[in-house]
Amino acid sequence: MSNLKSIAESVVEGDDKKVEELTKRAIADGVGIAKILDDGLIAGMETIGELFGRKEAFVPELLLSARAMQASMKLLEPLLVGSGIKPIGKVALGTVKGDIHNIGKDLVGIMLKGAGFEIIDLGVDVPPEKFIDTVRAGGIDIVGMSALLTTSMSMMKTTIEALDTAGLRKQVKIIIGGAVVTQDYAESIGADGYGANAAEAANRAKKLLGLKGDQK
Ligand code: B1M
Repeated sequence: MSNLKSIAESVVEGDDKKVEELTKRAIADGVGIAKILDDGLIAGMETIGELFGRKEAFVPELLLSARAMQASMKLLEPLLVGSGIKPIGKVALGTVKGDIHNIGKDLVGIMLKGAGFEIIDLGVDVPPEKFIDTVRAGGIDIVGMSALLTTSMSMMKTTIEALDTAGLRKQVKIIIGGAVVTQDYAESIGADGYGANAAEAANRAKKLLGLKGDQK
C-alpha cells in the first residue's frame, strides 16, 4: 500500500501516532505537501465523513480522526509557512457562530500564512460581534469565514450584514468557504470571494488585494 493511502487509512482509524510517523516518512521521501494533504489527510477525512453520514462512524471517531489530521498538520505547517518576511496583508479568520469545525479553517490559515499573510485566528463558534470588534480595532484587510454546517452557513450572511450595519463593511474584503459553501452562495450574500479549498482561498485573498494570485 502506498504511504499516502496508509496516511488516509490511519486518519480514518484515528491513529495519530501512525499518521505522524507516516507524515515524517513522506516528508523525508520528498513527497509534495499538497499530495500529503490531498491524497492522505483530506482523503482520510472525507472517508470518515462518509462513514459518519452512513452511521457507520460516530462523533468520538470523528474526533480521533480530527486529532490524527492535526498531528500531521503540525509537521506540515512549518514547511508551508514563509520565513519572517513582512506580511502582505492581515486576515481575521474564524469559523462562524454555531459551528466548531476547525480543521479546514486551520488549513486555510496555514496556506494564507504560507502566501505571506498575517493571521488573526479568532477560533471557532465566532459571533458577528467578535468579527466586528476585530475589524474595528484596525489593520484588518480581509475577513475570512468558514462554515461546515448547513445550519451555520446563514451566519456568514448575518455577519456580513452586521459588519455593514456597524459601518465597517467597506473597509475589508470578505472571503468565505467550507464544505457547504458555494461560489453562488458567496455571491448571493455579498462576499467578495470564495475558496473551494485552502490553496484557492490563499490565491483569492491575494487577488482581492490586487496581488498576483498564482501560487502553488
Ligand atoms: Co461534523 N459534520 N459535525 N464534526 N464533520 C460534517 C461537516 C458533516 C458533513 C458530516 C456528515 O454528515 N457526513 C455534517 C454536516 C452536514 C451538513 O450540515 N450539511 C456534520 C455534522 C452533522 C456535525 C454535527 C452536527 C454532528 C452531531 O453532533 N450530531 C456536529 C456539529 C458541531 C458544531 O459545529 N456545532 C459535528 C461535529 C464534528 C466533530 C466535532 C466531531 C468533528 C470536528 C472536529 C474539528 O474540527 N476539530 C467533525 C468532523 C471531523 C466532520 C467531518 C467528518 C470532517 C470535517 C473536516 O475537518 N474536513 C465532516 C464531513 C466532511 O466534511 N466530509 C463533518 C477536512 C477539512 C480539511 O475540510 O473543513 O471542508 P473542510 O475545509 C476545506 C474546504 O471546505 C475549504 O478549505 C479546506 C481545505 O481544503 N475551506 C475554506 C474551509 N473553510 C474555508 C474558508 C475559506 C475558504 C475555504 O475562506 C475563508
